[in-house]
Amino acid sequence: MKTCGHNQAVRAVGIFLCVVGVWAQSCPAADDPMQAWRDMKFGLFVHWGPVSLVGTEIGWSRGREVPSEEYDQLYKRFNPTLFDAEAWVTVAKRAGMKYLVLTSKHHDGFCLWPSKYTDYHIGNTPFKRDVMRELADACAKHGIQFCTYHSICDWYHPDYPLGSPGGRTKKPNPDMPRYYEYLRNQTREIIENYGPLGIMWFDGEWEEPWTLEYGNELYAYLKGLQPTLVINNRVSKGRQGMAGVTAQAHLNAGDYDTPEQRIGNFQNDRPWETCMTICQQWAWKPDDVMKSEKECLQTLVRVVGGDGNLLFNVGPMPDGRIEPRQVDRLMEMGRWLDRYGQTIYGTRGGPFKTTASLASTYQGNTIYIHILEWPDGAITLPPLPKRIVRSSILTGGSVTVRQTAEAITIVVPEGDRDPIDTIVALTLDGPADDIEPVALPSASLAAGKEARASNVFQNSDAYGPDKAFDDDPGTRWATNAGVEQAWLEVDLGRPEMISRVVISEAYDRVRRFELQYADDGTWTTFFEGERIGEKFAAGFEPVTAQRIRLNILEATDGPTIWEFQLLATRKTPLVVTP
Ligand code: H79
Repeated sequence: MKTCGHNQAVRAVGIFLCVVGVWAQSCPAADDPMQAWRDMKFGLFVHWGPVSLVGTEIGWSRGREVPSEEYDQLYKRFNPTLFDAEAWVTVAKRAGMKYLVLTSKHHDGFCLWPSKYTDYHIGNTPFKRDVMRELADACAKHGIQFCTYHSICDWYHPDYPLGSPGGRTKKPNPDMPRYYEYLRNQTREIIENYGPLGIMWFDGEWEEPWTLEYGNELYAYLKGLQPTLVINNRVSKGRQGMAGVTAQAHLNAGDYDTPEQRIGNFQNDRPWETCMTICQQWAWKPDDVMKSEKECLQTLVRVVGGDGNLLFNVGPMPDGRIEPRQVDRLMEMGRWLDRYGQTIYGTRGGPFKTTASLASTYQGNTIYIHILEWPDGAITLPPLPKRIVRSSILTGGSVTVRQTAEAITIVVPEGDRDPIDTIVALTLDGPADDIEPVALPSASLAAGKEARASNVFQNSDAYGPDKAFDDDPGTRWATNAGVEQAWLEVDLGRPEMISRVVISEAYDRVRRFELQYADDGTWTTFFEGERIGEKFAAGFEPVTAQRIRLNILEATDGPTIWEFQLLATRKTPLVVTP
């Protein structure tokens, strides 16, 4: 038996166990594997292979930091004698994770199972043991869903047309149709030998040899083999960069979106999962910089508040162990989830859209407000169309909640505020799932104000300048392809004092910009910068002006801005205070 909700026999056992209460918390909606997976919220990603011997990045360092000839011989020394599948799975379980995704094969082509379609696998290392068998069995034993990560691009395999470094070289005798056959054979072999799986997590789909036709074909093929299989969007084309959201999802196969190394935007109409590393690198790197407990937990909360899952990655060491300090960090997360798991598992994100300082989740009639960063006074939220009949603070202490037609105010005495997450439960007089998700008004003085721009992408209203001032991180101002200079202007309605800006760019294209204010029709520059990127924030000597302009002087392609915020304080109060 592997997990709840796979084939008929397994499902029957699953229901039985649910009834007797063995899987009280984690028993998923047995008939819908997608819903079951969404309810799990938290999984362990494992990037591992012979490359851990040298501590460089898996796949990417081949032919870069490590010459390919040398990289391809590492497996002959791979002997992780301290590998203990039960230990890994126990770590995942105690961390509160419900599924585990293992790199069956990364871009470097090495296979962690003894595949009969190649010799480049774990069976031919001095270790010899079938790591995937042991992990799949340990997962089954401990009620963790076993899943695989499988790279479509294979810079090692002679048939795949591109090679290292990073797919930038061409192989002498490529045969993509034959490589596709290899991919199909291997993924079938995995399902037959280690299935049923939870997810097959594909990657490396962006290279040109992989087409929409291949992607959609492989998706259909695997679903034919295991109808309950969940497959990420990278099986096909259409993923938009590291934001991971699929464009034209009706054309591109895939069950969910995959933001990478970032917290996805609030999105409750299509499932998604952020994948993120506990340190900097996917594969093990000695003395890698590790995220703090606060960062780890707030990431989980912000992801779940946005209606996503979190797939959190460790790279085990060459001796087979997960680094003890990483295990400790995961145990901290598990202890937190032991106490507050009801605000995470089985919930949905919303109805308040996530900001840097606040997230919300709900289940049934109860909304959980997760306060991650406190403003100076109370928290003020937009009104809700239902009545709050009860409120409590789960993290200890006292809370006062006031509801009017205009707002909800939450007051927690300073001493009762949790440095990581203050959780307030609001019980409504009816279910929360029919409440339309609502964005929190930011403290930006430019929010909702009149905007103009030098250029708008295809003159489309959907990409107008107002989109940079609408407090919605999911809409943006865009310019035409090829544009290298552009300006974006806002009229605050009256002179306001500002001392801080926060700008988020959809693509990393801006190379030089200035901030200006208008004074009698002439523009005066008060700030100069270079890149903007995903999040740019800067404080400066206060400026009082009515019209403010972001003047982009140099960009590699048409600039596009999610949000341009103008603030009066040096903090970033994304929650309004009365
Ligand atoms: O396995 C881990 C990484 O090794 C792998 N994905 C995670 C889960 C990874 N593959 N690629 N990258 C990380 C970064 C690649 C970025 C780029 Fe692109 C590839 C830039 C241009 C091509 C992705 C696809 C972003 C735009 C298109």
